[in-house]
Amino acid sequence: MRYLVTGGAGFIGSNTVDELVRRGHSVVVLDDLSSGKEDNLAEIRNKITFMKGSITDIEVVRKAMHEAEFVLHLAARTSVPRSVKDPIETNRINIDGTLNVLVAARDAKVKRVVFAASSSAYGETPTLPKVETMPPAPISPYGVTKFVGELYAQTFGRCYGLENVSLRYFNIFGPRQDPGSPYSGVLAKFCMCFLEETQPVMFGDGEQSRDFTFVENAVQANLLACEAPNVSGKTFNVGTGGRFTLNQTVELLAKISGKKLEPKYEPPRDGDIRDSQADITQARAYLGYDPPVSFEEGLARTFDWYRSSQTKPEEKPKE
Ligand code: UD2
Repeated sequence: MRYLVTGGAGFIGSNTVDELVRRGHSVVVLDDLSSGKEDNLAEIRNKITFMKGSITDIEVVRKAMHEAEFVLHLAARTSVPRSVKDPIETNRINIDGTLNVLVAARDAKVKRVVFAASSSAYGETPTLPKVETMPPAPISPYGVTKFVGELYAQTFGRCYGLENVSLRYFNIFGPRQDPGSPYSGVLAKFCMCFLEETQPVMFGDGEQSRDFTFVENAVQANLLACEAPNVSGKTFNVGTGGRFTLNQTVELLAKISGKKLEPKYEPPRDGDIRDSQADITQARAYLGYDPPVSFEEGLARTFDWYRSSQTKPEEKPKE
């Protein structure tokens, strides 16, 4: 099968591309390298077609779409606080860019588009866990753009018969998540704090909770969403079904690393949700999704990955 992965040089994208290649599929990656890195594709670079370009340019998207059967649309401007700071840029990439991908997919007659949606669509609805039937109520520009992407995908199903599935990712973390930006995911940052022995900063009291989901689980969901029958037009939660507070993640990292660090508490961030936890019943039933990696195991593997990628090959101790 031939896949186009937008954002395929990024964190979730490159992990997905690895698995597609492992399964023998033909893969085109479209990525503007604004947050993705060609390095993420180093091991499989000669097995894929890489195109540097942005989803905001429809002609580039059309070219990348040539002969694609499935499109995994993962390219996005992530981060809630970045969207609060610059909503126009987040809108341009996440909404205009998604519309370009859908138009090009319609015209190229692809079999299905899988859209990377977000748990941020649920917003501050108090009920936990979040079920797909709850009315979305995003509280950040980022959450709005991700929800609009779902609506556009569904509308393309209705108006043009384009098959589509939206996956609401719940705080995906793991190897290759960039720890170095102010907008990086919290666990990438916390892992680096424990490696470098710097103080983790908590925005708020650290009692906010997330259904932190290891990236291998998201990769499994991505592939199933392309293949599963009778799911077009549906949205699925992709999480683990549990939740951990930030304070708990720091306790776990202390155990994993053998170091104790006192967090620094700062005021909460604008647009932040308090608690988030997925009900994954629908994804299990329709996609056969069964998250293979628990939070604790995923965190230990992630910490190991940052530790080993921090040590450059020439610095690595001799065996
Ligand atoms: C949102 C989505 C997530 C994904 C992501 C993409 C929710 C519930 N989740 O993640 O599914 O789409 O956006 O960017 O909307 N924090 C600290 N210290 C730090 C960094 C973060 O305390 O150094 C806090 C932050 O204030 C928040 C929590 O950690 O309460 C998680 O933040 P994040 O940026 O990792 O992810 P989040 O939940 O905004």
